[in-house]
Amino acid sequence: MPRSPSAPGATRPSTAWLALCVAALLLACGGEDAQRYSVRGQVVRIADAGRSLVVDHEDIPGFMGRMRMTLPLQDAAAAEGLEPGDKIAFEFFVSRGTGSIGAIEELPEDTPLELAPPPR
Ligand SMILES: [Cu+2]
Repeated sequence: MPRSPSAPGATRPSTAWLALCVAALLLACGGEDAQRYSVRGQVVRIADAGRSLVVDHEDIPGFMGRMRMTLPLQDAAAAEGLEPGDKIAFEFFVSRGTGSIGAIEELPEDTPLELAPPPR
């Protein structure tokens, strides 16, 4: 512990380095290396002129339960040819509290899914 305002030099640098490390960790978690989940669900509709998808998705263990949500598409082309009712598997990216959909793969029509009951 510094005893006078003029002698904090010994502690300041390490504090700064600690802050840098924490910042680096935060970047690693929420930046380029966003969390990615593989999720299955069903298309409710395409929204925002093709830029978002409304989906009923299954449970995402450790993250969120089954629900209906609107998610922006990272690439609008990923939803081309999709129609309401289509069953899909998709990459769900979460970065800084915002979700988005990456690649989408259509599932066979008879794929059993565990979805939340539709909202009234
Ligand atoms: Cu959700």
